[in-house]
Amino acid sequence: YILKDSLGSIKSAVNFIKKIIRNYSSTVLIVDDSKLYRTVLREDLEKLHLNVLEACDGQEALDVLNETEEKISLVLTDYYMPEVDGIELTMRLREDYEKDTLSIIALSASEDEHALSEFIKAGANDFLAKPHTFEGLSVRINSNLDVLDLFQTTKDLSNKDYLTGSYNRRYFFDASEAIVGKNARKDESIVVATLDIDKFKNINDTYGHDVGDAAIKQIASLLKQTLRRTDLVARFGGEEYCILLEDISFEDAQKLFEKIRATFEANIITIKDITIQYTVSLGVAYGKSSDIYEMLKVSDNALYEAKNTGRNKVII
Ligand code: GH3
Ligand code: MG
Ligand code: MG
Ligand code: MG
Repeated sequence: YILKDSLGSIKSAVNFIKKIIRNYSSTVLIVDDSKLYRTVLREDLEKLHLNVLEACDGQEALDVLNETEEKISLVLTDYYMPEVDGIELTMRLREDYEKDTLSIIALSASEDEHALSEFIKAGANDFLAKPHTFEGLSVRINSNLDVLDLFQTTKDLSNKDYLTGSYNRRYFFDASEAIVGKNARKDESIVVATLDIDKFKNINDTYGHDVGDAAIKQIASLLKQTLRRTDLVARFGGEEYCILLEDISFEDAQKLFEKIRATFEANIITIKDITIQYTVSLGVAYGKSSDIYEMLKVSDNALYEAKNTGRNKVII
């Protein structure tokens, strides 16, 4: 109620809290040669619950971006700095980071119209006059983070599947291109697997589509348990998933997919008091190839064989 009074409505209170949570996991890099100004900015940004990193000029900023494990969402950069200045930093950053993944806000004296235009031409998203006010900084930071969130939402809408939140077929082909190309150049093998629930129609027919949907949603979370975070997993349609792996020996791939098959077999799911159990079949293609479609065809044929020879098995 206190929030409701001060913010007008429940909806804006919820948005307010969402922003605080978002900011807690967002990192801003301050780039300024003045230690004093960096300290002032840091204090203000920390009031907005952001994580803050600092660099004293453009070169150090580039080093920080290269070296840190943290994902930096926003760079707040000064204009005049020794070595690499703000404009050059902006241009160099844009060689590696698009506007939809890294937001750059330029800081410059308000009367310096030319510098501000140069910043925008170099690829800055926004600018803020120096010396800033807390309010001016706060609205710009939040609106730029909002734009990054919007980009992410749009990307998710086109790359992810609505029912499960898993990557979709489109994303699989987009992302596989780089992986397949890299391994073909290194003359390394890749693995493509197709997984499909056995007799899934029975689940739908016996318990209804809700229960079927719940079973499909479980696929991704069960796969997560055995796969690495970097492995590519996508829902191809219905109750069929495709997996692309690199950096794995034939024997380890065999063991891994057998483990996945066994995980599904042992898994019991309860949805609205209904307990179901199901098995999956997997078709796996292992080899050196620069053609993802060819690999998918091989894994599809292997899946077909698994289905025709009893199901609940891996054919590799
Ligand atoms: P098999 O062992 O040969 O794979 O038998 P199956 O019954 O699983 O056969 P198939 O893979 O052809 O069946 C897919 C079924 O999945 C048919 C379709 O009605 C159902 N299905 C496809 N998409 C969805 C979905 O989003 N939700 C639910 N609940 N069912 C779906
Ligand atoms: Mg300066
Ligand atoms: Mg099936
Ligand atoms: Mg199917």
